[in-house]
Amino acid sequence: MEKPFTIFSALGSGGVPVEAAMSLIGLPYAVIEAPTWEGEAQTAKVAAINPLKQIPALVTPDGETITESAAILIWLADRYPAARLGPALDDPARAQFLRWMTFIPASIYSLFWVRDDPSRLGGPDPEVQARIKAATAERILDCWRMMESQITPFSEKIGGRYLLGDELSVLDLYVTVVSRWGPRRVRFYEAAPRMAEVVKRVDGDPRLAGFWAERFPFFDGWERLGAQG
Ligand SMILES: N[C@@H](CCC(=O)N[C@@H](CS)C(=O)NCC(=O)O)C(=O)O
Repeated sequence: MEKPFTIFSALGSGGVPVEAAMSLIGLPYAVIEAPTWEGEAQTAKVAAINPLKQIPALVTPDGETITESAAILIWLADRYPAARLGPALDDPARAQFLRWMTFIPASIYSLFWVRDDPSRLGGPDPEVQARIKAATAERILDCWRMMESQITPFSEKIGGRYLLGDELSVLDLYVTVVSRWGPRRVRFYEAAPRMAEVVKRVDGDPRLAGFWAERFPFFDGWERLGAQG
């Protein structure tokens, strides 16, 4: 039997697009649930694997550790080309694939380090914390607006079903999950109406229906929850 991967992840986290990619590829994997934002008992689970105490962290069957969600997703797409989850090295879409796969963690995901706990930079003052929450929400929306206006293969090809054309890639999985976080989907839909069509398509992908239900469940009002923050 194929040896399994181990993924340190958590419900609704940045590990979810990685899990989605592995399930589409058909890889065997075990999840170690470590919602790092819940405190020391959880961060302790991942500390030995990732001293930054963040998820996702992937351990391959050979025992190699890979951290950084984008690196893991790009590696999976490259390593398992038969699953067609990313453009190959010589594909004309490759440069834009790398551009946006890097933009998401550099410009958006990294803001959650302070957004999830504004006291990390803002100290204990609730007013300062509220300002950080509001300012990071605006910055995230600006980044989505910029991406919506610049993602060329997609904007040239309005009929394209996915962000890089007609095939679902790990970029689609990544944007679908990150756009579910604060400031939440309703505001993402306003900021990026064409990307909104893509993420709704990925939300509704029948191949992922069971997966979403288990790892990032939809519930009444989920698109709006906390949208002001
Ligand atoms: N650059 C990392 C960021 C990972 C990250 O921020 N993960 C969150 C969960 S979604 C986390 O573990 N946060 C806990 C912390 O930063 O202390 C990546 O892209 O994988």
